[in-house]
Amino acid sequence: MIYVISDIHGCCDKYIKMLDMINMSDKDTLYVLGDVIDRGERGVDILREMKNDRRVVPIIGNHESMALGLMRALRGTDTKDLEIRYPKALYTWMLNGGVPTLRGFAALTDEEKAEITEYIDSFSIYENVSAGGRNFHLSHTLPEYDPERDVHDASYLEFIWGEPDYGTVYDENTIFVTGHTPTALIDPEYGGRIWQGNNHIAVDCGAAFENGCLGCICLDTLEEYYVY
Ligand SMILES: [Mn+2]
Repeated sequence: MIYVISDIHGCCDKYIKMLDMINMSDKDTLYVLGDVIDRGERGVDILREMKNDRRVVPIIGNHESMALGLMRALRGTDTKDLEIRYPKALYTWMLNGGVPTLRGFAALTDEEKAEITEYIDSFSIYENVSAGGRNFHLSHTLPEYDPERDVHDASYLEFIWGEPDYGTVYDENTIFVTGHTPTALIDPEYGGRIWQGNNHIAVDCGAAFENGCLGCICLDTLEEYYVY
């Protein structure tokens, strides 16, 4: 079975409960569509859990993308030094819920910091999978990104921060599974539930927000799971 979750945003307890609920075997795979960190308190703990679980395939979100350079810069130095050297990037990260992630990361040993940054660096940009007779494209936000392009160019930033057009069928034969946009923003009636339509599945149920939860979908059965 193939399962998908997204935008855990530091909610480690919900992540652990979800793993319990879906009860994966060693042959199952869990795709995590980015934004593991920030907003909630324990993003770094979730990264460590994921890293030690061979069933998990991580895909990068804008929050990991935003944090990665600063995490690398923080090896062998302290947060005060980051403030001096990268004030703009640090401000942007902090403004987007990075405070608990920075605190958790700064508390790690240099060896642990290296392990976490290397792990994030290994995240996929997107994945294509088949399950239950259907084809799926999995990414944090937009489809059809060219991985050969420079990750610092504008098209990459647009890809990682953008939002798909949920009103448009991109491909008759492929379902585009994405996170990033809480489903309440796609349709207020879907707040806290997975949204499906027009060959899209949106799985960000707003885990870190009030009235939100962590949603998970099994791509073989399209069964949905929720942790509140
Ligand atoms: Mn996002």
